[in-house]
This record gives sequence, C-alpha cells and structure tokens, in this order.
Amino acid sequence: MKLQVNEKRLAKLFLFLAIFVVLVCADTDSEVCSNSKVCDSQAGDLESGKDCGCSASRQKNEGEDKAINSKKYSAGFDAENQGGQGNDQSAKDTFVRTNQMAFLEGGQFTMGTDEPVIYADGESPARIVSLSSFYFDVYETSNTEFELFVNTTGYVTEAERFGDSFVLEGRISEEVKNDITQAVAAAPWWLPVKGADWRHPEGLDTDIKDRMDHPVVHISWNDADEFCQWAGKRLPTEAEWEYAARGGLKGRLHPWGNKELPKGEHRMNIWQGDFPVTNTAEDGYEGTCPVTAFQPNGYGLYNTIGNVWEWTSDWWTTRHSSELQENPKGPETGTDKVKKGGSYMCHKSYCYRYRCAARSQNTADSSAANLGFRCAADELPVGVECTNC
Ligand SMILES: [Ca+2]
Ligand SMILES: [Ca+2]
Repeated sequence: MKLQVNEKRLAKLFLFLAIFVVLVCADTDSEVCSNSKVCDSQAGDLESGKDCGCSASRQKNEGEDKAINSKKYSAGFDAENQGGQGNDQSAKDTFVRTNQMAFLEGGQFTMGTDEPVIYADGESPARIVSLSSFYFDVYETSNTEFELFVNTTGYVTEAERFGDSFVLEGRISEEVKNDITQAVAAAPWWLPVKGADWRHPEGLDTDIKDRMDHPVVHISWNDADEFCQWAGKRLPTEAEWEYAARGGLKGRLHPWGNKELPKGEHRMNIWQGDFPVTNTAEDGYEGTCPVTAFQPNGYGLYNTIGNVWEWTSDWWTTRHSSELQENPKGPETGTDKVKKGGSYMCHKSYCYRYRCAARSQNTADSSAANLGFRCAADELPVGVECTNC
C-alpha cells in the first residue's frame, strides 16, 4: 500500500519536473534566440550593403518543440474554442482565392546588373540566363491562402514555435513595447515581439481579420517551402523570380521601367517619409497592402517589387558567373536563402532594394513582419486557374 502511495508521489514529482523543464527551456530559448539574432535592419545602409531583415540563426531544443507542437494554431481551432464553426461552409462562401498562376514562356533574359547600387549584395554582373517555361503565382501568398493551408494541415509556423518574431518598432503598441527588453544594436527599429506570428503581425494584441487579402508575413523559408509543396507548387529560383518580376522589360530598375513614380503615380508599396521615424504612406499604405493592389507588370504579376520580401529557393552567394547559364539554381548549399523584391519598409535612403536586380538574404528559419513569399510550378496544379493560358 505504502509503495503505491510512493509511486503516485513519484509520478507527480516526475510530472512537475517535466513541466518545469519544458517551461525553463521555452523561456531560455526565447532569450537565446533574441540575444543571438542579429537583425541587420530592413535596411542596413547602402554603403555597407547590410541586410534588410533578421539574418541570425535560431536555436531550438526538443523540449520546446514538444510543448509547442501539442498546441493547435489554426483559425478553425480558435473559432471552435470560441463557439464558432471554424473552417465551415459560411467561411468558404466568403473565401476569395488568390492562388492563380501565370504561364511564363521560357527564354533568355539578362539577370542582375552591371550598375549595382549595393555592390556588396552581389547584384552584378549582368549575365544571360536561359530559363525553361514555368508557372508563377500572380499574387504574393495571402493570409487567406495560408489559413487554408493551416486549417487543412494543422501546420505550425517557425515563428509560432520560437514564440517571437521581428516587428518594426513604430508598428507596435506601447503596451507590447514596454514588455521588450531586447533590441538589435545594428538596427534598433527591429524589435523581437513575443507572440508575433502570421496571425498576430504586430504581437498578441493584433490580428489579421481585416487583412485576409494581405500577404502572409512572419513566414520562414521552411514555412514557405512547406506551403508550396502542399499547394502542388515549389518556391521559385532566384532567376525565375527576377525573370518574372522584370515582366518582359530589359535592364529596367523596376517592373514597369526606370521611373519610381511614372506620371506621378505610385506603382508599389514602399516607405515614403523619413525612415524609420516617419511613414507618410503616400502610396496609400503604412504597412502591407492587399496582394491585388497596384497595377500588374507586363506578365500580369502583382507586387513583385515592394509590399513584402519574397523567398526564393536559392542559397545565397554574391559571386556569379558571367557565362550563359541554363536554369540556374544557385549554390548547392549555404547558410542563407535569397529573398527578392524589397518591402513596405524599404526607403531609398536605407534600403534601395525595391529594384528587380536587388537581393538580400536571411537564414531559412528567420521571420519578420515584412517577409512573405509566392510559389512557382513546372506544371499547373490541379484546381489552380491560369490567368493567361
Ligand atoms: Ca507604403
Ligand atoms: Ca513583393
């Protein structure tokens, strides 16, 4: 009898210890993560050619993974627990798909530039690249599309697993800001916000209810890769992304030409004002904009440049051959992945990367409030509409 009591006590003790270890690990990881991440800025400055996002590696542990994976994050789960019906028919009725793809005929194009603005980024040399035909998402992946993925698969993003992600200081509430003790020396406007993830873009006191048609953010390369596979697609190579963004024009800065404001008209969502203090939002948007906003380029593609950075499948290198290349896929391995297009946080004075040839990089597990993606495909996936076939 006594032995049974002791066994019960022992079991309770083990349970207590297990919970304690998980809690400590999760907290430790959060601190380790925040301390080790070096966020070079959205930005960086032009002379040093610093990165435009958060580029340090994450560190995680088994205990945290187990604790987090036992949770569910889908909107359906939330709705269910709040008495709603989650991913039910009424939700489907208002569901506007933006998963359309455009067919891009293969061919040769000039990738990069011989007039690099940020030399350290490896924008040069201009080189001839030959590509096979492929399909390319017309829009950046929206919150609606990502929610469908999460509701279907129960996928948990890396930002959710780590428990924090990076947000621009000016977009965080005072309450959340007061909670933050960490900052990034090289880019003090980036703050690691606990609970910031795709469903809470500026922290736990924010949501995406009014932003379902905006690009999903706080998405790591690994998250994006998982989504594209689920959708029957894949991430585009850097060459495919740049070919698509150029929209058939040769050697232009932007998808529509060289002028930032052709005829005084805004063609992309970037930063107007004094970065990072004042955002006048003259283009109509202080943060992200709907993936359908602004005019498409010559290939019918929206917001390649600006709005959010977009992951590509290539590992990062700044050395490129000037020889003709066929379907280049970047280096075989590396530490960072290439992202393209710049974001709503890009300003000429800090991050003149809203150009077709511009590029930047992050580790595959990094996430931030201005980092999203879109997919490509070799064949049109079943059920996906082609806009120009
Ligand atoms: Ca803007
Ligand atoms: Ca974009």
